Amino acid sequence: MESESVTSRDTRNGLDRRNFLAPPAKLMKFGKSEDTTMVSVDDNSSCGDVSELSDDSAVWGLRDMESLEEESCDSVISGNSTTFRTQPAGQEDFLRDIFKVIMEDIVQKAGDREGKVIEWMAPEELSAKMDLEPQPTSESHEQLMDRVKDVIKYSVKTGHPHFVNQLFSSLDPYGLAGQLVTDALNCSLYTYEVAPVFTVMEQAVLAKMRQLIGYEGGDGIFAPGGSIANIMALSCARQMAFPETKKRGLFGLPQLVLYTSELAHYSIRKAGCLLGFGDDNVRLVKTDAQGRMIPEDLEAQIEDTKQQGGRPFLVVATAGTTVFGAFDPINDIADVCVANGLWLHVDGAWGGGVLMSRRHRGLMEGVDRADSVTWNPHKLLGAPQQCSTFLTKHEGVLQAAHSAKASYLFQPDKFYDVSYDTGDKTFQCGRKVDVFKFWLMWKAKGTRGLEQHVNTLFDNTKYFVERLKVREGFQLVVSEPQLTNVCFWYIPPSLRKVPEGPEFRARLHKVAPLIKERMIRTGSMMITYQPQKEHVNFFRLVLQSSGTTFEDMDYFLDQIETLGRDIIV
Ligand code: ABU
Repeated sequence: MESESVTSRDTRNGLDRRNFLAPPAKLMKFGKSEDTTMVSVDDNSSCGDVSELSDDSAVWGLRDMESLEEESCDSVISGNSTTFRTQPAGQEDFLRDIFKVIMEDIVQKAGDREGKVIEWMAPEELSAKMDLEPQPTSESHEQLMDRVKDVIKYSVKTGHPHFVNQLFSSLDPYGLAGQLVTDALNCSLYTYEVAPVFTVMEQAVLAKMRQLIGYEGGDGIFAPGGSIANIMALSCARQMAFPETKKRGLFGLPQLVLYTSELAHYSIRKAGCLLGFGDDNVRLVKTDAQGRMIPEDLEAQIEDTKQQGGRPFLVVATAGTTVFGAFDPINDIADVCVANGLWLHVDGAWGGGVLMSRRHRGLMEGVDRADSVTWNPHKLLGAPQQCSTFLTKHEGVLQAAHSAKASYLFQPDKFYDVSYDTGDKTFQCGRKVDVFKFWLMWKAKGTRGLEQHVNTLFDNTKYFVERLKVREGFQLVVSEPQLTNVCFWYIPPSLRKVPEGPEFRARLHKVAPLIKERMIRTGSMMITYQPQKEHVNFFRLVLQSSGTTFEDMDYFLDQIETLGRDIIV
């Protein structure tokens, strides 16, 4: 039985289209060809033999299959113009319409300050509205277009100038273009063989980033997010200190301990757990009022570890903490690392972008002394998500720590230089191409353009802080923000006469969540809030869109006041 091939030869475009069905089509065993005539995959022209389905049918839902068996083919395919084939032939119209919607409903609206940042709907209501359950039959072009439009309508417009909620925002046209192209090409960046251009491009971009850090040579790789890049740091540091771990695991080793600040990104603790060091061995170092690691406490904790028989091996400093935007004093921390023989990793996922600016790169002074750095262009530099890098001055350590030499990908006897098969430097297998969007942005703007972008963000931050300082009811949490995070409270008139103390703080803690709720329901802007250290709930503005202006800064303050001035807690 030729159940895996199309028995009626389809030779349009001069192609013999037999044996090309993708697994879902094989499982369904029927569908529609591009010209909407039925193409059977069996010898006869029936719906196909459902009993021949492979075990994978469970994936597609046996109930769906059983109900299909009871239906005629015509009822399954009637009234639609979609196709099961994973080829664009006949579906270009769909793609054209999608690109039009992307342009009209996302790109052009990204600059529309009158539009909503979010069209809020509660989860149950949204689930019902979206009609989410996949069905056995296909839907028409028009139905699918309506679905895409709904997805866009109810998604948060992170490209809107008034979305200042996370450490990513804005919509860079070159970045988006790059992302679209790489998604259309659908490469996997593990071998030169399947991703030749992106392999050499990745090497060139990483080399340039290392140069900005101040490294000579070294290595690096794009990672699917800063957390993964930070895991690589722990893994490389362990590899360097205890190379036998890769084969033997942690058995027989001393108690390995690492250090990071109490305000570091939570991925460091996660990485510590994941790699088997344990949460107790990720020691959190105290920070000062600005949120910077205190090197004296680091030294004290290292000493304490040694006295308890533990073995320090790594310090993770942060360049731009998530909430306060603080830069740890890298040079002082590097001195401690040198004195104790420890790997120094700088998590610059958020703040790394300052390296593009001659005016602000001093915030990361000493970063060239670090053994490794995480730097996410999708944060301060405004590249689309995800665009994260791990960079190290040590050549070969990534390969040594992570390679497993799969014979089906990394054949040593290929005809080209296999050092370009970079995929074995990471613990991933398939790897999305994240370099192209950033490369295209960098080419389009030049380093000087990216520098202007960063400087604009800092100028906007300065303006916002100055306006906030003179505005009644607003108060800074960190008196002099270092990065483009501004942390502040809004104190409504009803609280302004309450004396500072536990009651005031308990009531103030309730203000930001109430304002945030009103903000989301109106869709006027998005800014996040959180408590941190001894401080009760406060707002955190983060700027990484150079499309925002001083007027937007005033708008943020006006909005918060408008939404919060009548609050009584
Ligand atoms: N990777 C940190 C993201 C958290 C935030 O956007 O606030």
